[in-house]
Amino acid sequence: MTAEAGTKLEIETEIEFDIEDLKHDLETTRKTDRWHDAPPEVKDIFHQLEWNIIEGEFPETPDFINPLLEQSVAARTLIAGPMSTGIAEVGRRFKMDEYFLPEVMMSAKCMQAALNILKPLIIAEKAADVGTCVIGTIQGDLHDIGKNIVAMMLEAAGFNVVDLGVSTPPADFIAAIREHNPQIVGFSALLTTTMNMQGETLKLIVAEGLREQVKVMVGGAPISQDWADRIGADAYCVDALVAVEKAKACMNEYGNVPGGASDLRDNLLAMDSQ
Ligand code: B1M
Repeated sequence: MTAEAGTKLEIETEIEFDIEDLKHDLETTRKTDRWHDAPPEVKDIFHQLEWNIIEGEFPETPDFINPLLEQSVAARTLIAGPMSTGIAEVGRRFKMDEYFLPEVMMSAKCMQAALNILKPLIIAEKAADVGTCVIGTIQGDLHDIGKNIVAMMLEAAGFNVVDLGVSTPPADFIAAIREHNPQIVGFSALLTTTMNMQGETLKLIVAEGLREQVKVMVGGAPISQDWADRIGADAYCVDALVAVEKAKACMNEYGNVPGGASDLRDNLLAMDSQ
């Protein structure tokens, strides 16, 4: 553990986790073997927060978030740490038919309750204006937790974010590009049945003659670099932190490169291995 600038604790959250290991840890000990560098009292509440999300007890979610903030844990650490592992376990249970939609909805409410508390803290870090980003969940898809996190982090990084919400028709992206003149457009998709709409929306951007004007970044659980290449997006973003780094690079190093250029795609992809 190292002290962050100010008084925030910095806790390692980037350890890759295997979902089967997570299941084993949770079922045998009710605790994950993560966050080795967190102080014991913080680690304890991390585990309680994980379980709060897994069990969907949303009225109590603030009871875990607030004490962690009082212990100087950064809002971003909570999102990337126990909130992510908790909701990942919910997804696994749903996939294995151990959970059904009502349980998933309650866990989503926990995530939302936590984000409602964390959003003002993250936005308060807002840096100087860097550019404009239009973002939305693609048509047919109602998942917005990840997209909201990305939007929040971009805003904190200084972007003017125009959030089109969920199930956004391609025509709404076009209208927003014309109205707000963004440098970056972000598509989120969580379903294998809706990810195709990322491609359809991008095709419409090309057909409307707007492709060079915008850099297109894509993300969401079923999305990959292969998929981004297939539809001709400029960047795939595995998570919100990568989205912020790539969006900043689009404004700075590659500010003069047109959207759709192959060297833009190559340079943004190279950032994944840096
Ligand atoms: Co749904 N759901 N869901 N769901 N849901 C998944 C996605 C699923 C994988 C669960 C499973 O089976 N294991 C599965 C999809 C399977 C598939 O397509 N192959 C699924 C299904 C099937 C469904 C329904 C069809 C269920 C049904 O009705 N029978 C239905 C669809 C409704 C619809 O959209 N039309 C449905 C509904 C729901 C709820 C409404 C109950 C709820 C969503 C609530 C909400 O979003 N407000 C829900 C939830 C919560 C999930 C899981 C459990 C969690 C999603 C989540 O919030 N993750 C999910 C399981 C999973 O993903 N493993 C699941 C946390 C979030 C922080 O991560 O969204 O990946 P994520 O975002 C990350 C990155 O991906 C990236 O950054 C984010 C932050 O780091 N990122 C971007 C995301 N968007 C980006 C955009 C960018 C850049 C990066 O642009 C630049």
